[in-house]
Formats: sequence, structure tokens, C-alpha cells
Amino acid sequence: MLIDHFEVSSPNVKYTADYIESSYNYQDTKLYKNAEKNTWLVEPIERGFVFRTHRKVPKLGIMLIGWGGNNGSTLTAGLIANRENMKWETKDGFHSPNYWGSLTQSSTCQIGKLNGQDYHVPFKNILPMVEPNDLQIDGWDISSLSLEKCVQRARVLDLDLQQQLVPYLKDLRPRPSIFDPGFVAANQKERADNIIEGEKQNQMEQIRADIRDFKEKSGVEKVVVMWTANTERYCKVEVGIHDTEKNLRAAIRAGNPEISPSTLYALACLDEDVPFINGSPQNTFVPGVLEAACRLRVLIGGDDFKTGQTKMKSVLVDFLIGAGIKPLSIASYNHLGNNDGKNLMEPGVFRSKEISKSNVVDDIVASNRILYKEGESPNHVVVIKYVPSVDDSKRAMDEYVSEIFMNGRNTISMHNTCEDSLLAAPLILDLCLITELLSRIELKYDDEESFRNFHPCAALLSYLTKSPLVPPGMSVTNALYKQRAMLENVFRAVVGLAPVSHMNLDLLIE
Ligand code: NAI
Ligand code: DG6
Repeated sequence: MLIDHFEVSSPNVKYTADYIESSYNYQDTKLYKNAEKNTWLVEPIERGFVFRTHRKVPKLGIMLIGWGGNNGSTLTAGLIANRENMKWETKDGFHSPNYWGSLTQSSTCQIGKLNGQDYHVPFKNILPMVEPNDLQIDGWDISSLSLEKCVQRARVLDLDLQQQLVPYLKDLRPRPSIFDPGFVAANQKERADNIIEGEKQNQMEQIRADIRDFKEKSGVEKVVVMWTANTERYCKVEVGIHDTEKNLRAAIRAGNPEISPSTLYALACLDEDVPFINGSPQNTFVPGVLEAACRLRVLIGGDDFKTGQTKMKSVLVDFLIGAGIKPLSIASYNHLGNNDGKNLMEPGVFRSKEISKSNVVDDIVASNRILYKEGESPNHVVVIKYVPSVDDSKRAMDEYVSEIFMNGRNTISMHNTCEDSLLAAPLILDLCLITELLSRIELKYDDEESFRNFHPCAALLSYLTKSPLVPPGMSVTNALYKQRAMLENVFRAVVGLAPVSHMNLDLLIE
């Protein structure tokens, strides 16, 4: 059963005109080694937290770097189609817009039971969130093509819908962007006709001015910026250049060539107090950027949208290893024909993607030392090929060979075909909406005077990314359902509710 909205009825939760405030008892465990007895001790611990969520949902603007690409144009078209409630016809009949594939808009959370039945609420209604139809959108691209032409070039959406969108898209043009051909494939130069000229420092200042200009012209109160531009090669992180905020800023002023466009964007956003999310796999967040985010207390998140093959991998490997089955090899092939695939042909650029697609099982493997010895892991191969004729319709083929009971072998093969941008667009939306919400939640230990914010490294976005950025000292979680549980349970804590445990204790008792 679905209920739309709820309020929490508890002495620990208070709804005022401005805030939802909750006191929350966080239960965890502490692990000790008793050296004398050579035993381990696990101690249940409790810590009181107080959460305060600002209820006023701001007018939000999102700015996409790579706005004219397949992801950027598909998201823009999808938002407008939803806002205008467009209906379009294909050979299968009429269709209506939706936000399927969006965790916030199209998934639900169990919120309670009535007469033995589970009741659910939309994920987006656990806490007050921006409505996607109210979003303003803007962005940058190295290609000057209007959004109308970008949607045509992408060939992702049905033709009737594309045609209805023309009046809304024809005047939308990406702002000129920072382009450095040394960081992407040589084949990307041909579309680069919309570039901010000048030195790195001036380019960064232009990005800051663009953000302010967007705010002023659109009237939005808050902005989130997202990198959905080409994957870059890793930058070679060097001491004295990228290692501290001071060195990084000095290197930018000196025009050091080993500072990537995405790093310039990230720093420009931090200086404008605007959260920055990296949807691609490169190492945008060099130590100097991390230091700046922590000093300025602005959220950053990433890396690399977790859309299809990797999402499935982070479920399947978790299931296998969680079931006591030992994957011996994972062979993952993709071919795709969009511009992302074309860019990934360059070995240095491919390497960025290979790293983020490969690391996704590490924590799951490390969680089971019954199956894997220290240092042991499955053979894991990731191959990506560019096949222009399949366009955005990516093919992903995976073979998982596992060892089972008594030296048996279990082989699972998968073939997935899907428009890549239709998977990515709802994730971009989620990343922006959740990031905005996180910036409205304050928290503190119950014995502290003043509230703080979540750590600037937005680990709560992990569910949506292949290589989650987490605060120092926190281990990365890749298993999809653990990532979802983290997000859902933190949101529940923020409104004073215990984590969903699925224990049903009161029904298990005789
Ligand atoms: P795309 O190639 O269609 O779009 C990228 C856009 O970025 C292009 O319009 C290009 O002109 C522009 N661009 C390149 N360098 C730029 C710069 N320095 N500044 C501004 N714009 C620049 O690619 P698509 O399919 O939209 O993917 C975008 C990014 O998202 C890629 O890095 C891809 O690896 C990543 N990604 C995509 C996923 C998906 O499922 N579609 C999943 C995970 C990551
Ligand atoms: C080829 O794999 C192109 C990539 O950009 C992917 O499409 C993208 O990273 C999505 O990957 P996955 O593994 O989440 O489907």
C-alpha cells in the first residue's frame, strides 16, 4: 500500500514552521581485542544525535558541464516533457512522461504496518525535497549546438517527443566551457567550437561569473553543479602542485598544464559555495580540492554514475559472496556507439573508466575472508569498444564464473541492452536533489552546543556512483543494497525513526 505523506508522532520529534527537529539514539558496536585472553569483544554502544532539517525547499538550479551531451540533453528534455505533461505517439501508441529510474521520484520505502500489511511512502516524501518540475537548468558545453539539435544528435528520445520539445529547446544554448584537449580523446576536438579562451585562473573566474549570472537571471536561490562532460584521463597528482589547496591555487595561477578542466570547475564551485558532483570517473578531487571543500564546508560528491552494468555487478557479486559462493572470474564487455564510447577509445581516458568499473567489488571481496585469502580476488576484466551503429544503446555482456560446493562451477552470463542516457538522466536528477537536501540538514551530538553539517565528502550519494567519495577514515561501500540502506536509514534517523530492520520480532514470537 502507498501513502503519500506522513508525520512522525513522537516526543523526540518536533515540527516547527521552519524545521523538523529530532533527537535520535544511534546504536552501533565497538570492537576490542583482549590481548591477554586473545579474544575479541564486541560492545553495543549508543550515542545521542540531534537533527534539524530546514523545511523550506529552495528554488533550485542545476548547471551541467557537458549540458549538450547525451546525458545532459536527455535529462533536460525529460524534465521539460514531465513539466509540460507532454503526450507523444509511437507505433506502440501514446506515452506519458515519467521519472522511472529515479530513486527519489519512483521508489518507495516501507514506513509501517497496519493490520499486518506493509505501507510505503515515496522516497521523496521522507524529507522535504525539491520537485523536479520546479528545477531550472543551465550549463556549459564545448559544443555550441542548441539543446534542440543536441537532442536530435543523441537520437535517444522518440521522434514525436523530440518535435514537441523544439519550442522549449531551440533557444537553450550551453555556455562556453573550459577545454583542454590533453585530458580527453583527440577525436573530441572536432566538436569544440564553444571555448573559454585565456589562462586557467581567468577560466575559473569565468565559471564563477557564469554561476552568479545564472542565479541572477533565473532567480534560483541555490545551485548544484554536475560534471557530465567527457571522461578525462587521470591527472598526474604531484606534490607541490595538487597536494594542498595553497599549492593548487598557486599552480592554477601559474597555468600548470597538469590541472584538469574538471578540477578547475570543482574549485570554482567551491569558491561560489556551490556543491559540485563528478559524474565521470577521473580524479577531479585531487587533495587540494578536498582540502578546499573541507575548509569552505561545501559538499562534493562522485565519482562516475553507477547506472547499468556496474549497478548489476554490485548486486550480483554481493549476492554471490553473501551466499558463501566464490566468484573466480568476472569478465565484463561493453560496446556502445555514442560520443562517450568514442572518447573512451583513447587508452588514457579508458583507463579512468576501467579503474572505476573494476574497483566496485573490492569491499565485497574483502568482507569474506572465508572465501578469499588476504590479497586474493576474482580475475576481473573490463573491456569497452566503440561501435558507432548501436548509438546510445549500450550492450553489456558479463560472465561470472564461481566456485560452489565441492569444487563445482557455476557460470552466470548476462546480456543487457539499454539506452545509456535513459539510465543516467534520472541518476543525475537524484544526485542534484539529494545533494540539495543534504545541504539543508544540520546535525550534532546531543551534548554539543551548535549544529554542524554533513561532512563535505558526500558519502550518502554512494548508491548513485561507481567510486563513492567518502570522508577520510570511512571505508567505501559498493554493495548496492547496503548503499541504499545507508541513505534510507539516515533519512529515517533525521525524522527520528529507527532503521528498517525487517526483523518482525513481534510476529516471530509464538
Ligand atoms: P557525451 O559525450 O554525449 O556528452 C558529453 C558532453 O560533454 C559532450 O556534449 C561534449 O561536447 C561535452 N564536453 C566535453 N568536454 C567538455 C568540457 N571540458 N566542458 C564542457 N563540456 C564538455 O557523453 P554522455 O553519454 O552524456 O556521458 C557523459 C559523461 O557521463 C561521460 O563522462 C560518461 O563516461 C559519464 N557516464 C555516463 C553514464 C551513462 O550511463 N550514460 C554512466 C556513467 C558515467
Ligand atoms: C561504457 O561502459 C561507457 C561508460 O560510460 C558506461 O556506459 C557508464 O560508465 C555506465 O557504466 P555502468 O557500468 O554503470 O553500466
